[in-house]
Amino acid sequence: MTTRPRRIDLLGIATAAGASVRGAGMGPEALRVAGLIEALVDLGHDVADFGDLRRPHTLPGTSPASWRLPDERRADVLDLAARSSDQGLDILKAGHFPVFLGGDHSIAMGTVSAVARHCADSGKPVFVLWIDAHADFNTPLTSPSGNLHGMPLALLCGEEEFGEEYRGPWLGRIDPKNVAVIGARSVDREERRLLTARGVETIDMRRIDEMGVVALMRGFLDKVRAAGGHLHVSLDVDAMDPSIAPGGGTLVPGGLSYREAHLIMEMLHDSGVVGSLDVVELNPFLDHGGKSATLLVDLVASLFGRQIMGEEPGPVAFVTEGEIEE
Ligand code: HAR
Ligand code: MN
Ligand code: MN
Ligand code: MN
Repeated sequence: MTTRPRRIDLLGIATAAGASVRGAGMGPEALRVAGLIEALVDLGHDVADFGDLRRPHTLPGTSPASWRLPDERRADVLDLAARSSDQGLDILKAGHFPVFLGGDHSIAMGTVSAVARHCADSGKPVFVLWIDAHADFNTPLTSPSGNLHGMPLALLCGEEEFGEEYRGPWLGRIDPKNVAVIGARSVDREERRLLTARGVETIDMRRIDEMGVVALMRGFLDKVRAAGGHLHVSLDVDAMDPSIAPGGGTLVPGGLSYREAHLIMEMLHDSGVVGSLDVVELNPFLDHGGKSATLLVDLVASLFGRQIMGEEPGPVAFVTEGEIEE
């Protein structure tokens, strides 16, 4: 299948406010250093880089004791979600493909809500593929850690235990029946109960071992295609096995292999239904010499049409600098 050249808009959300360890805020820059823009341009796409959204660090020092307090971290998460939601909406309205560079997974509150707001205008149903070792379906009551990167999917799917302080264009924007989590192998007990009750398709590693990613992905992609949906892909670095992707703060053994991960991306490319992407949880401070950043760049390239033998459009594109209007 040949690739349709796209106009791709990169937006970094440089934060670790939703995570338990610092470092994911450096993710966007590490993806650029690993050659993300060059890889996309090489495939024939036009790329604009809108730089990074971030919050100022108000606390001095670098010791773990200086890590922001829970209320401050929630304020950071919500502020960045509001800004990335608005900016993502602008990108989608322009007809461009947004690639959101995290940042920890809490950024999906903003990014997925941008997609939901955009699709609400046309009535197009939104589907989400959450590629992750975790399901990120905890609520403030079920979360064992209190970290917001373990909750964005529950919030987007409208779980009621999120109080007034979480109000925004993200709450309840996604139908849980339009969500598939793939690669899961660390799901908390209460979280598991919620996933089942809400009808979230959770493709765990055991099912992948038994059935393979092709059959499992095909079922979900057929559903998206039949509904004429927009598919948002949210790629968490810890979906992959730690042996190939050590650069994450919450690694779990038994993850996707190199080829399983690429095959998912290649199928997503061929499906033609993907309209937006998050690349999250990369922690360059924990990475091994850029190994995980490079893997993520290669996976994104597969999603945008890189092939082993098939036809690629080739480099014809240009890079522009995007402007953030505030
Ligand atoms: N389930 C655990 C919690 O909610 C761990 C979540 C870790 N989340 C991520 N994102 N790294 O997938 O605290
Ligand atoms: Mn345009
Ligand atoms: Mn995650
Ligand atoms: Mn994860």
